[in-house]
Amino acid sequence: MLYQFSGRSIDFDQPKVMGVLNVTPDSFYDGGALYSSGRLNLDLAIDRAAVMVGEGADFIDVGGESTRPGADPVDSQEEVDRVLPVVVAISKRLDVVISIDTSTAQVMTEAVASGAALINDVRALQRPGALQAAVAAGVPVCLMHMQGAPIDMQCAPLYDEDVVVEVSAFLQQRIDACVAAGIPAGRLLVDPGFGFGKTDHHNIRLLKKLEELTLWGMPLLVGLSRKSMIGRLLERDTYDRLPASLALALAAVSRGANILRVHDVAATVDVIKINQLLSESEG
Ligand code: PT1
Repeated sequence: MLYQFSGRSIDFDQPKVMGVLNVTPDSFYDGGALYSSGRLNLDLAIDRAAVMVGEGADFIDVGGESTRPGADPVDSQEEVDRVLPVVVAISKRLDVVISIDTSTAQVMTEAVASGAALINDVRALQRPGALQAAVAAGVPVCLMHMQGAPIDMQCAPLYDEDVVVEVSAFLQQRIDACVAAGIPAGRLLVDPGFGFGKTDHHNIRLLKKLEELTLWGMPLLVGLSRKSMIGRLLERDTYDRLPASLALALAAVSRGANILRVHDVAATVDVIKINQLLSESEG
């Protein structure tokens, strides 16, 4: 699978790492880390991105809306004001594919005009204007499954039949909508949305059956890094979730994941290298 991100070719023969850059005051792991006295510190944000690129990140995912369970919605202009300066600065200074983590048409349009080369939408282009904005932007799009909305998605996640079947059917329907609107299949990526309206049981089942989501032949992105499932399964605080995050990363790449969206780039690159050595035919 060879994908084009605004002139940069990425071959998904080996798994890639996407470093998380949260420009929100309220993210679940590092919320506010890049803020000082209530304002985003642009230098801190760029330094953080540069560190992740140095550690081997192929993508930097810039997000201005927290989508962790319980997060409040954010106003679109506020979201634009948070992310745009960061996108501009990264595209000027770093050699990396910038991903814009947004569901808002205005943010997609302005971020891509400023250098973002991937739209990562946890709402799979279902918001008004998002599909049209993505078509016009002409960059690849990651379609993610979510049940409900961040504010209450973990209240009572429920799947009638099998979570894997429902997630696949949803992604199929969004792929069809995108292709019908004019986004070529070769510009789409998919993501089951771990932790988005799913119980621990649902998340584990999706991870066990991850290979079923590779059948479209589209790059499969997963975000498991430091999520609350680990906290519940192992009784670990967010800061003590790295070992389990790496175990989940290895499980995901062994089952066909192509992009790992993570907070800990260097450690995840090591996991991928070890997995690569183990899957080589020689020896
Ligand atoms: C993800 C993802 C994302 N996750 C994509 N984009 C988040 N494509 C933001 C918890 O249970 O998996 N894929 N953008 C972060 N969202 C969450 C969800 C954070 C759940 C934390 C939890 O702790």
